[in-house]
Amino acid sequence: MRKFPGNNGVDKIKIEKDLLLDQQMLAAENRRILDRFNVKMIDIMGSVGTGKTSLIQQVVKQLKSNYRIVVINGDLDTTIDQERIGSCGVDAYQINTGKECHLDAVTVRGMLKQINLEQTDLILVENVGNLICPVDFPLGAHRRLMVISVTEGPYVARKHPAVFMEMEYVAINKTDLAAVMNVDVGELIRDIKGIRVNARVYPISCRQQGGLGDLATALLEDI
Ligand SMILES: Nc1nc2c(ncn2[C@@H]2O[C@H](COP(=O)(O)OP(=O)(O)O)[C@@H](O)[C@H]2O)c(=O)[nH]1
Ligand SMILES: [Mg+2]
Repeated sequence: MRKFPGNNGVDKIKIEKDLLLDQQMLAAENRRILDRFNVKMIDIMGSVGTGKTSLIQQVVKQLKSNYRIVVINGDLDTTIDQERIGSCGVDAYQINTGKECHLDAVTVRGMLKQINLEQTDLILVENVGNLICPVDFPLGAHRRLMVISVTEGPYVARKHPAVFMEMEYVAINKTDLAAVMNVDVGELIRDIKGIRVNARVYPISCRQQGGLGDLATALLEDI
């Protein structure tokens, strides 16, 4: 739990605790709905431009012959990502949050009502591009994946330990650019595992289609 500066820090901690509890209860309700229809959901998070949409496109290509996939695209504005996913031949639903920096369980519940869950095996959710905020807002997903990329530089994990503590699955994208960015992917992996020892970290390149099979398999294992 984060602490806030100021005299009423204790009250603020309590309010934040209550809000997080509310979110967890709402997320649990989403999970019950998904489980009733035997639908699996994966929440894909990460900063703007790390490659979330590109990763979903690649995963859809790999899995769509075996799974009936639906994608929910969260973004502040535009339907660009929905169109990109739609071009892969699966249904995509856009949520535009305006100024909100994350999706939440209630908004996703609204989408679940529109999706034909009886005809769906897997929902991939692209959360709003933001490294920090979405982590505190569970959606009821069976897996949460953080996508980072080497173009964010070598310190992203070390500078955000609270975020990576929460993440069981992390993809390091754009490994094709590691040399030019002067980023040591091995060191990034060590940083992430130094924060969370059981983190499952997958170096990938959506551009070169590298590492995506292992990641897709891991995400669907035992759910
Ligand atoms: N070089 C390289 N570029 C990538 C890779 N993955 C995505 N990109 C590019 O990064 C930019 C942002 O990707 P996008 O999927 O829109 O990121 P998002 O904002 O996280 O959804 C696009 O120009 C992609 O073509 C990769 O593995 N290597
Ligand atoms: Mg995107």
